[in-house]
Amino acid sequence: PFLQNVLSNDQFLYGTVDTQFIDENQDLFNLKPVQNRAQKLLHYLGHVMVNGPTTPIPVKAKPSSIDPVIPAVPMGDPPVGFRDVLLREGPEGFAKAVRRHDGLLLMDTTFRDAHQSLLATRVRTHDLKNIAPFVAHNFSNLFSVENWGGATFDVAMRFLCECPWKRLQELRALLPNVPFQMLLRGANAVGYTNYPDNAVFKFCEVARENGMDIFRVFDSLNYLPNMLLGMEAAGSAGGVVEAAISYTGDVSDPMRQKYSLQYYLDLAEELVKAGTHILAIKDMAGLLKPEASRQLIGSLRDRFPDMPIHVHTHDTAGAGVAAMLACAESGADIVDVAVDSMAGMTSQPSMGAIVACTKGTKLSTGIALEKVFDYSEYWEVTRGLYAPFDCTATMKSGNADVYENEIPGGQYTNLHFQAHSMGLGHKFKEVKKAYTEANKLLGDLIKVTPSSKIVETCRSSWGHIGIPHGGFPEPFRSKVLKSLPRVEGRPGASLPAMDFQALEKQLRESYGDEISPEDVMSAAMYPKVFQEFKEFTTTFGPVDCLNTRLFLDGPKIAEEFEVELERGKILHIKALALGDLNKAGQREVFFELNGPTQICAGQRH
Ligand code: 3PY
Ligand code: ZN
Repeated sequence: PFLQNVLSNDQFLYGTVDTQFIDENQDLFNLKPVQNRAQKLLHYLGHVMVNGPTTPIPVKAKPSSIDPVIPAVPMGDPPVGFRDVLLREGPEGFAKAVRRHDGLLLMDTTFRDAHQSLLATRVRTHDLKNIAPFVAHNFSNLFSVENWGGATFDVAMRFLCECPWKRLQELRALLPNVPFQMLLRGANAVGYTNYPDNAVFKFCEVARENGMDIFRVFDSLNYLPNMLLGMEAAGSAGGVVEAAISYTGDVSDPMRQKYSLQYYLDLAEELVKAGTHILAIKDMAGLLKPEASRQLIGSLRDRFPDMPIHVHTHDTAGAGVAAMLACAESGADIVDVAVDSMAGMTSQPSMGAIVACTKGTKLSTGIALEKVFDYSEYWEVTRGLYAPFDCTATMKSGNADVYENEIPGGQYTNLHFQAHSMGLGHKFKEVKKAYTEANKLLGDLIKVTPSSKIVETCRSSWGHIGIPHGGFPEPFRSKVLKSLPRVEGRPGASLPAMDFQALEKQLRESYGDEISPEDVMSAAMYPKVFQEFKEFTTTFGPVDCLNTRLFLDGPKIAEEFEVELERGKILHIKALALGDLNKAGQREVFFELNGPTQICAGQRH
């Protein structure tokens, strides 16, 4: 914009000028947000070069300077996979095919839970897109790729400044043959509290239209009315319904009676009765030991011989592979894994380990181990780009004390980060003890987003998310609430319906006619985050087109790079120089864009 101002200045065009001209024409520095995408991106890069990353960085590490090599894929369509079965036979036929399948099926969590657990959910669409065709061509026999939902929706807009819907659309185009799976927080959809019912329904509808296939529906308190609502929303959108029972306690320990084997069997009965296509056990903290696996999965298999069973765990204690093998041997059809370099600790157990350990047995996955190695290599290098968010900066191992504190994977990592950043790294054991005590005080809750946050912060607003198993602990509840009103029954039932037409109208007034149904949904879920995201992209353009190092750190001086705005539309950019602080308190950053033209973006210091 500075150069544009100069080039349209009459004195510059028609007079003889020296550098004093700049001092006398301060309006040249009147840098209005630029219109076109290329200039907005230069503005962003200049901003990052002068002021540092726009996203908060929890760890001092820089992104690695090694670029990931994208493994080659053959020309042509990828092999057919389970998505073809789903498209052909619908959710019921799909579930039957899964149940009939010989061998163990895997869901790959690398695109969602693995990085939510290890890298603070920061993996960008750019890096997912790069490897998606490789997955399509070499992992066509996966049950699903989990690539959406949970914390990814919020984090995509809030910290990565990218649209979560665009991620889904782009991945769908690159990975057409493997079903996509998302984590839906029941009546909380992809948020942290109950939404009005029509918002949950609409959300599932739009997700389905954008290519989502399987909806893992859970409720953070296993509160059945909330689960049923989420299941109905996913089912009426035409999705595969995977009702997930959140697992806590230890069914193999006779001393832990609150969440007994019978408790899980009774809940499963309700979910099967309600018509779930698949039944999942969601072990969000990694508490399911091999013996408990045998008891729980063995009993579920006996009770529901036709129902596909899917098990999710985290490897926090280090027993994840053993537990998943025990689940598979006891009758589970599908278990969750992450590729080796994104597995272990608070993430899922290793894909390579499960593939190798079942090879040649009746549980064989049919996945080629060499392809797992290639896939893992891509992620090992890519993970280096996210060093500023990597939990291994502070966390060196998992810990079997999770069997006592029961902290879910992602939250364990976050708490560890927080303790370290507050200088309390050496007191993490006490932090975990306090969490354990808060859980007891609250009546021994199921702990998963958002109830896990309630235990962490010991807030008392949990009437708004449902009713815990066994009811609210008394006299604790009465002492906290005193005369405040109690929320009875399903919280969403008493929330007024969301007016989507009014919301769309309001968004169009603010942002123009480009507003899509997907934008309306983003604004419905996260109004403030969406507004900030729109403001950011209006100023800085489509930053999702930048590679991750450029996005986080900007280019080095003299670095030349390409940015693909869309297929075939490529910008060639060179970072030329970073100027001194000028009178207006700004630094100029000089770039070359598509050839010799020099564009400079003035930046506030
Ligand atoms: C989420 O809700 O994001 C989770 O991953 C819960 O385990
Ligand atoms: Zn998980």
